[in-house]
Amino acid sequence: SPITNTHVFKSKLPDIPLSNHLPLHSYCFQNLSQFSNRPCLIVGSASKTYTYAQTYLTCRKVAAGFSKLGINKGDVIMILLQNSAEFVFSFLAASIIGAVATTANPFYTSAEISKQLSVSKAKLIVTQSIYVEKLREHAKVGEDFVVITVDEAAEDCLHFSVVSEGDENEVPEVEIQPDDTVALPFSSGTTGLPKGVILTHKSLTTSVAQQVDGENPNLYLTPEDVLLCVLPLFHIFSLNSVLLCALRAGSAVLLMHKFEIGSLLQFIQRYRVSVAMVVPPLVLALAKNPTVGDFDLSSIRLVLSGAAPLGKELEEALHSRVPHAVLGQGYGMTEAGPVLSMCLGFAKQAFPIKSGSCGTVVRNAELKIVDTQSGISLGYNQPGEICIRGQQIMKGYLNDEKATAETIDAEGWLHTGDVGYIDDDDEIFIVDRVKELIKFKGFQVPPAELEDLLVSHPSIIDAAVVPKKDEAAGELPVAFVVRSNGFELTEEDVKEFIAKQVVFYKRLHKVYFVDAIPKSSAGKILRKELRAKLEST
Ligand code: AYL
Repeated sequence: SPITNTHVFKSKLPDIPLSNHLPLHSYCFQNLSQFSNRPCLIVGSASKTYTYAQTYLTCRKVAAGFSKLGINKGDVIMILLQNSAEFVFSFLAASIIGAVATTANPFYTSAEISKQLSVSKAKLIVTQSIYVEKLREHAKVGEDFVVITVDEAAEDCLHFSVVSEGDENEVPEVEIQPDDTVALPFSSGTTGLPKGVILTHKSLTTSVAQQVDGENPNLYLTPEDVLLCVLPLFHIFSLNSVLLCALRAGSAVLLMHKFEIGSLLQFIQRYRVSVAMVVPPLVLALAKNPTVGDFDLSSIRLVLSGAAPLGKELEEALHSRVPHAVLGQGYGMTEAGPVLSMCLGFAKQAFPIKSGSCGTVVRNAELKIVDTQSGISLGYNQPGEICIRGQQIMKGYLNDEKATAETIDAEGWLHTGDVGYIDDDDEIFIVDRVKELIKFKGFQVPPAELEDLLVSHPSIIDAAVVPKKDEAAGELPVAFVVRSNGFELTEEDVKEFIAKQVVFYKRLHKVYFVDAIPKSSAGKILRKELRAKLEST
């Protein structure tokens, strides 16, 4: 095709040499000797701290322990945990033995976990004893897979001490290639059901380097920093931009297993948190909660919001609470490795930035904006679909060539389904989404998953799920439902039917009964039409 003049956007920072030939754990701990006695993991609730040396040692012990349980290179383990030191040990231990970690929300229902288990073929699960019952519903614990609990021992399960007391001298020698998989988060991407996203050692080391490496890192972190880790590590935002970036830079990670505003504020004050990675609903809490004024937040020098759009007003409201801090955004997508752009106000030599922007494309990467109809690349200030190319992007979806080919084109461009433009200062502004995805507080709600469940109901013949704008959550999933003739079915019935089968944030907030779902001639749901209908009601 006669493609001329592809407009490609780059970072304002120069490209850097990448150490992305290293396995992820070697890369993260490469500079360990410079900060081996500094705090690495702080477990807020237990007032317990692990130094870098202790963290690395425990990771190697757990690696030996996993290996002894028969986990070999290429095998998948599932981490089904809230933020905890054991999460970190398990993730890095998997990397050390060339295994793969698939992470999942422990609040998932039994059915949701079971789907991810069967697609990922996990052989071992690290979890908490209260979640083991959910695993029993669809499988034989101890036979279909090994289960390790990090708290109390449970029937047919092993206790975490079995692996954490492994012999670090017995870590098997494995050869890890940059192109080997290390993480397998699940994401629905631009369409359809959740899929396993293959992130390799190279993807993640590249992504971390794009953020924290170089003479003038885009996200400047030091061993004196304390990073807030309250966002769940099972999601790629926290895993990558908090944990892995902190480890590389030698910063401390303050682990909180759940969000609760009171303890959050206490911990920020007590541990002098300097860097806070947040999502818009957390910004809302920090900006608006009246108790915030009772705490000393002066240690915070940087607030990074990501995973969902952050309103200008909200950003300004937070600014009045932490006037000395730089506030900015990161923009990512699991499939993109995940970071596409990052605020340049976070750089060591910071650039001036504008509120509302999602930052500038990361270094060592190319970004383009394409017209959603013609696919032609656009220049400055013209909105179109954001595409990214670079060594950080996913290798593809697990066992799904079709979805992979629909997302990464023949030239290596990953199509995000997000619509945005680049302004004259190279800052990215996201204005819309052309994909199905709904985002509830930064969590993914894949419409196709809810639609499949809805049409499995005997009294429903067709359904469509779309986002409805909401101040607190960003977006809420709502459904349009076509009832079979003559069936009684109330809104409550439908909501309950879904609520029983999904994690809390995928619940339907409203159900509209309609005669038909609007579709294109090819049978695709006309989601835009439904969204417009919502805005007019
Ligand atoms: P996923 N502003 C608006 N929308 C955003 C933003 C943002 N700053 N960040 C992410 N999104 C939306 O896979 C966007 O639609 O990854 C994108 O395609 O759960 C979708 O969320 C991807 O959702 C960072 C900062 C990682 C962000 C991330 C995002 C991980 C969310 C590392 O440093």
